Parts: sequence; structure tokens; C-alpha cells
Amino acid sequence: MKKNKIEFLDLGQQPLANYYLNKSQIKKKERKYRLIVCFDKQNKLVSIKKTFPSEMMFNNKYPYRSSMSQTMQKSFKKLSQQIKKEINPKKILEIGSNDGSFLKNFSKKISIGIEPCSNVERITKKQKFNTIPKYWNIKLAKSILKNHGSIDLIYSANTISHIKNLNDVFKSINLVLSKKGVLIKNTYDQFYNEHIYVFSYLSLKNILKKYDLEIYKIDNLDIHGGSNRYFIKRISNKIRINNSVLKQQKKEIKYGLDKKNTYFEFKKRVENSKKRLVSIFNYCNSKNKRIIGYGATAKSTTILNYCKIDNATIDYFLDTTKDKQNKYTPGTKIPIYKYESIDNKNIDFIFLGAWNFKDEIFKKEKKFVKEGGRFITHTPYPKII
Ligand code: JHZ
Repeated sequence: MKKNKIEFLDLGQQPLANYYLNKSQIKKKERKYRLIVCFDKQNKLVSIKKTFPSEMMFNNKYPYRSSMSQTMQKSFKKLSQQIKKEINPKKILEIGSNDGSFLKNFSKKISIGIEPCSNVERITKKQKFNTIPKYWNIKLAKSILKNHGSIDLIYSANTISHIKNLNDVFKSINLVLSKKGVLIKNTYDQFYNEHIYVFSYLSLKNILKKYDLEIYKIDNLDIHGGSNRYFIKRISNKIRINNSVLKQQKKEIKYGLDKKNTYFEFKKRVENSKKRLVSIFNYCNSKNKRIIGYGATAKSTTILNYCKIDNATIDYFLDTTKDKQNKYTPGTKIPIYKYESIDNKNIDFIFLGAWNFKDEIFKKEKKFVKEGGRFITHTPYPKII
């Protein structure tokens, strides 16, 4: 397996993406690692080279809350309506239920949430949902099967890419999924320590085959800047394979996602993107413009550290997540404050850390734009909007 792995992108020294620092920590040396991204020629799978133990990333201090954006909440609501109509499950299990934004659309009687970050799990438990503060693995799957029986719908919004041992993940799913059960999985493309894998259709198809599972439908979503929602079934289950699967296959082959050269081209685009973003920031600095950040995301940890943009350029970040407020961004040590109105703060530019929720943010900040304020984004390419 190792022989097949090609390293194609080096994003430099990086801190743990969601490890926000408090005041006493900013003077100390931070834990850093080299973020290198690889392509596995055999499985066509993209993954990061260095991984960390789950306990180091997903513990009782996990800051991320999926309920922090209206866009996510709406997307979960829409999906739940689709599930009720098309699958009508008697039992639902979510792997990585976070603060319950997806599960809350279903009856408490039929839902089980798996969430190892106990600070976040507690939020859903308080609402009387059946949540289990454990990591998804074969041991847990066995106990769920024993206590609850098999499951008709397993949902996971990107969590599977956070778990290193894919064999254990899919074996466990196989164990609890009912004969006619369905697995729905979301995935998207960002590199940092929590995202061990980036699943294309081509790579996921190769992996699932080993567990007698296959994809029967794919929804291309706008969420998180573009993601795929995979609907997965047992091969023995005769549900018809939807046209969307062939369409996705054609698309991925056209884009060359099965070819190593595509990834080296991607590397060149990443390097150009860095140059362009740095020059935008340099321009703003040369004009003495005030820049703040909006949404201290795990994604922006990678970008800021790769482009070496720190507190000399960005004054502070605003974020609605309580557990990130009054802390500092990992590696770049930019203060994060509670989100409040940005009126009359003499802000010239806002760097969109949460670029994936740009529409939602633009709607909220109409006044800032009307009064001449501008946004800086790095995606799909660095520009001032
Ligand atoms: P957001 C996390 O990534 C980590 P991040 C994780 N590894 C993962 O897979 C994905 O989520 C799903 C703030 N915000 O969702 C809230 C505002 O302040 O892009 C959040 O801190 N105001 C589990 O961190 C951040 O932005 C707003 O109006 O990249 C968004 O984080 C809005 C809309 C958001 O995930």
C-alpha cells in the first residue's frame, strides 16, 4: 500500500487546526507537524501523511459546532425531509453527531448519535437524545447491535474522513446496517490534521467494494464549498443505481481524479494561489488598511499558516462559537473575539475564514459593503470582492 502512495503537496509546518490557544499558551512553543498530502495510485485515494491519535483531536474540549451556520441547519433539514420520504427509516444512527443539528430533525425514539467529543455530545444529550460519547469502532458497533438491533439508516457528515482505520469503520457499518439499510455520507475537500482522507467517488467505490457495499446515488451539494453526498447500500440490495453515479464517474475521469499528474497540477495551482493571496494582503498592508477575519475555521488554520499571515496583517477574527472566543488562532496567534456588529469599527477588509458560508455572511453584512467595505477570499482563487 505504502509503495503506491505519492506525495504531491507540502503545506509546510502546521499546528493542529482546531487547537485554539488561550493567553497563557501563546508564549509557549506550539506542537507543529509537516502537512504533506498524498495520492494512492491503487485506491485513487487522497490522504494526509502524518496523522494524530483521535484522542488528541476529538476530546472534551472540541470547539466546532455544526449549528453555527444557518446554511448547515437548512441543509440538514432538507436532507431529513428527503430521508423521511425516500427511506422512511425505523432506526437512525449518526456517526459524529456533534451538537445534534442533523438528529434534531428526527424523533428521539428512533435516533442514536455517536459523538466522542463529550463537551459537544452533552448538548444533544441534554435535549434527551440517545447519544453515546464514544469513538466509532467494531466494539461499539457490536454493543449497538446487541442493545438496539440493526439500523436502517446510518448518516455521517464527513466524520468518516476523520477516522484513520477505514477497515474498522466499514466493518462496523457492515455489522449494524440492516439488510435493506442505507449509509449516507458527506465529503469535501480540505486538508488539515482532522481530515485524514478526501474521498472522491472513484476512491470510495474502490474501498466500499471490499465490504460488499456500493454507491447507488450521489447528490452534488454546495455545502462546505462543494461536497458530495453518497447514498450507499449493500451490493445484495436491489435498489436501482441512479444515473447520478455514472455522471459522477464520467466527471471524475474527465477531471483526471484517477491520475497522479492531476494532483501535481493541483499543487502548482495551490502555490500560485498562495502567491496571489500574499500579494493581496501586502497591497492592503502597504495602504495601511485595517483587515479583520470572519469565521476562525479549521480550514483557515491551513491557509494562514501556509501563507504565513499573522497578527501583523489581520487585526482579529470574529466568530460566533463560544469555545473559540477570547482565544488565538493556532500557529498564527490572531485574537478571536465574539461576533458582534461590525458597524463603525473602521474595518476596510474582511478575510473570509468561513468562505463556505459566504452567501449567508454577505446577507448579514450588507451594510458593511454598502459603506465601502470589501471582502478578501482565497477561493476559488484569491480576490477582493
Ligand atoms: P466551518 C470544521 O471545519 C471541523 P471548519 C471539522 N473537521 C469538519 O469536518 C467541518 O467543520 C465540518 C463561524 N461563523 O463550518 C462559525 C461565524 O462566526 O466552515 C465557525 O467557527 N459567523 C469537524 O472549522 C466557522 O465560522 C457566521 O455567520 O472549517 C465556520 O466553520 C457563520 C456562518 C459562521 O468549519
